[in-house]
Amino acid sequence: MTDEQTTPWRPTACILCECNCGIEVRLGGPQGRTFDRIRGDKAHPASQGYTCQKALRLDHYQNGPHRLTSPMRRRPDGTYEPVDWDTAIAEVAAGLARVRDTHGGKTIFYYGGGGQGNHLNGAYASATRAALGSKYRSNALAQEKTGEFWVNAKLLGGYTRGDYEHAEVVVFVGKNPWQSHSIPRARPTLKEIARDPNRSMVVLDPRTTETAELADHHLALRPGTDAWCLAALAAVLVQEDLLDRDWLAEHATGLDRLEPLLAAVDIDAYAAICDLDADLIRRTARRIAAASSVAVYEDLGVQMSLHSTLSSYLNKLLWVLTGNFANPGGHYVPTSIVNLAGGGSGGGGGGARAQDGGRDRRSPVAGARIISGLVPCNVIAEEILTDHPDRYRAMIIESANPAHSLADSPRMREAIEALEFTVVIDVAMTETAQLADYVLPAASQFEKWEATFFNFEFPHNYFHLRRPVLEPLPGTLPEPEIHARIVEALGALDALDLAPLAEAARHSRAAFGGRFLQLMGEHPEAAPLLSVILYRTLGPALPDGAASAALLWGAANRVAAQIRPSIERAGFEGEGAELAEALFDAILTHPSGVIFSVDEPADNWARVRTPNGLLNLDNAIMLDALAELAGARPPGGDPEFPLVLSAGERRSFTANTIFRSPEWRRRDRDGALRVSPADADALGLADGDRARITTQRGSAEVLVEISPMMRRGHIALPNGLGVTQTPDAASVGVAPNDLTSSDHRDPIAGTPYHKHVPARLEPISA
Ligand SMILES: Nc1nc2c(c(=O)[nH]1)N[C@H]1C(S)=C(S)[C@@H](COP(=O)(O)OP(=O)(O)OC[C@H]3O[C@@H](n4cnc5c(=O)[nH]c(N)nc54)[C@H](O)[C@@H]3O)O[C@H]1N2
Ligand SMILES: Nc1nc2c(c(=O)[nH]1)N[C@H]1C(S)=C(S)[C@@H](COP(=O)(O)OP(=O)(O)OC[C@H]3O[C@@H](n4cnc5c(=O)[nH]c(N)nc54)[C@H](O)[C@@H]3O)O[C@H]1N2
Ligand code: SF4
Ligand SMILES: [Mo]
Repeated sequence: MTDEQTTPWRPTACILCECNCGIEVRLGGPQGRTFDRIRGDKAHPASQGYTCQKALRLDHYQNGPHRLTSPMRRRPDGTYEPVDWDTAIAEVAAGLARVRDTHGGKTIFYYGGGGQGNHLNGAYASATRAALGSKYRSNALAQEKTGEFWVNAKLLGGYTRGDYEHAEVVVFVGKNPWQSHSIPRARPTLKEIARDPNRSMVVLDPRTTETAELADHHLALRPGTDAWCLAALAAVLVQEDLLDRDWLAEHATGLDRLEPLLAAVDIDAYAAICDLDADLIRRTARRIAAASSVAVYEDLGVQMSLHSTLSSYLNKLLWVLTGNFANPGGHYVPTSIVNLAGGGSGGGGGGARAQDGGRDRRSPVAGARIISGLVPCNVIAEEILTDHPDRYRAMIIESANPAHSLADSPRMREAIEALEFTVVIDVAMTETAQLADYVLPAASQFEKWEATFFNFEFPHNYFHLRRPVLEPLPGTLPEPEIHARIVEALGALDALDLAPLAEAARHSRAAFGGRFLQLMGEHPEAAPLLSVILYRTLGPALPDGAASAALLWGAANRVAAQIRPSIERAGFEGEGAELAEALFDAILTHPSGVIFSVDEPADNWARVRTPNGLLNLDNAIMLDALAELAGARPPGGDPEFPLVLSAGERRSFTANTIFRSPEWRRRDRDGALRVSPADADALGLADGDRARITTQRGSAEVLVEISPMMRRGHIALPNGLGVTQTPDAASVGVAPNDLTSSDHRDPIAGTPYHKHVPARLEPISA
């Protein structure tokens, strides 16, 4: 037999976007560590064999000069030296303990905890944070989704998604799923909708994206005017009496306060602000109202633009006012093994409400609203660069690159450098790692047990625990081990005798369960250390070295209690705790993922957590913002910055900063600035020219691509560019956040306006 026939295909998942499509990898190369071939995994419950072109390039993540193979310690001159793990852990624990003992644990800020497909690290980091008394944290969700979480918390007290696969009308608001995906098998699904004469696709995007090309109604609005456009769409529903009044009477409150505001909207005037034909808005609203089911997807085009939280509220009116919740093809509340939007409360989609506990928590220095437990990314630098006594003094940064991905990178770098102590846990010497006191090298996502918590499907929801496809690179460790060692070095487990628990785990899981409850009863103060306790006791008893999965035993017990009927419908059986054991076993033994819950439409209503169990339209802050819109100044009109830069567009070859090699991009290697033909003409720019872009914050030299996708006045740079493969290599392309400002943000959620950066462009004469 040839190697072709004998080398096994190993199931895992793509880690480049939140879809985490199942893939199979075949290893090769001299050390047997190269990803020779990659294909979609047909056994994966959500992706069913689908991948996009990016997954085939994953060897650039797994193998390359960017990989770290030793903990690194910063020398006084700013260079780094390798140190052994014992030294690194001891010094990291001592450095963090020093900050805690001097200034209090609440000055230790945690950032990150998972990228597009690796969420176990954040779950284990919660033990490290607890051991330190760290109170404040954030991650990328707080520069995109927190405005939507806040709106959802008021509207239904949970998270919600639409059934894009089956809805009669699908509306994409500032979302280009052809490139960015975020829904399983995005491209076949989009083509299917476009092909079906009975279904329609609506796209709100200034740009004629690949998705917009397939749309029945493309609302190519002026950038930053979505709030007016969405208000006008909702106003048509009211003014033409297209509301589902019976349904609303039964299922919603607050319509009496909202309706007069929408009745007063001057649709023609709003259409003019958006530079859209009012008739297109009217026809679109009528199509939405006529549909048997509607699903709306909002993403960065509005979440990172002007009036972003208001736009989140208004786009939800399109499906609420037309009665599209808990109906087939409409909106639903997904189950979750671990609830990301709600910060790990598990099951049932508790969402932002559960996290905030009803209180309006604020950040310690800027007093910014904390949503879903997350401090807005845009205030982090100002919470450090101040002499306020409560300022953050230390940071733990894991699986994220905030020195590159947050607004105003130069200021963010200054802030990290101003901290007394910083530790970064990453696979590479990133822009952020290059500022840290210690860098701890993680095993890659293909070298350890990993999982995504981006599980949002309905009625069948799935969970995929991935097995390692190869041994960790020597010198690296999986994050659960790193956190366990830090927690131990801090002495946080000293008062607990874990030996009997570990012994019970070797005996049986039933014995373990009993012992575990006993320990938690005796030591309730140890509950925040739960993940590491499970890892050290149950972990070693799990098959095939799956110690990192120990935490999922706790999660399985929680969801089995919270959503038992959904889990039973997925085919799991067992009295009491046995149901959780059956679920946990299935997770451990299905290397391509498992369907863990099957829902019924009525489950959605049970998961609505508003006080009266109804959808609540009466969000006072949003209603005020809607009323003020009529008199608000539309964007534009600054002669110094006549263009609008969309800083960070998703393209065929972008994937945040997960790939660091420029070679991975088969096209658009430099990440060109897209310019409309009309603007290029006016500026005297030709395709391939170099030009200088300037914003209020910065300036950069760019390569110009004349693109018919762009609307006049709108220019776009891709996300993820401007990184170096190794610190001494040259960076390729523009780092978008060298051009953005942190004070350019939403007044409610603090989310950045990355898609709406006033800019000007000048040719560079050769
Ligand atoms: N290829 C690829 N896919 C990815 C990623 C990646 O890096 N590369 N990243 C993943 C991540 S982390 C995320 S969050 C998602 C993001 O996914 P998307 O939100 O779909 O991505 P973007 O391209 O950033 O923005 C979407 C659209 O917003 C439009 N837009 C710009 N300004 C406006 C405006 O004022 N109004 C409206 N309505 N639209 C506007 C842009 O033209 C763009 O087409 O993608 C995920 N998928
Ligand atoms: N201007 C502008 N800025 C943006 C955006 C934009 O559109 N415009 N988009 C924003 C969005 S939506 C997002 S989601 C963020 C993304 O920005 P970040 O949240 O900062 O994350 P990534 O760029 O995805 O970087 C992930 C990091 O994880 C590391 N990593 C990979 N695998 C592992 C592992 O197994 N363990 C550990 N410990 N580390 C690992 C990678 O090396 C990388 O450093 O960027 C945001 N920034
Ligand atoms: S990038 Fe996203 S859509 Fe493409 S293969 Fe990977 S997970 Fe799937
Ligand atoms: Mo994102």
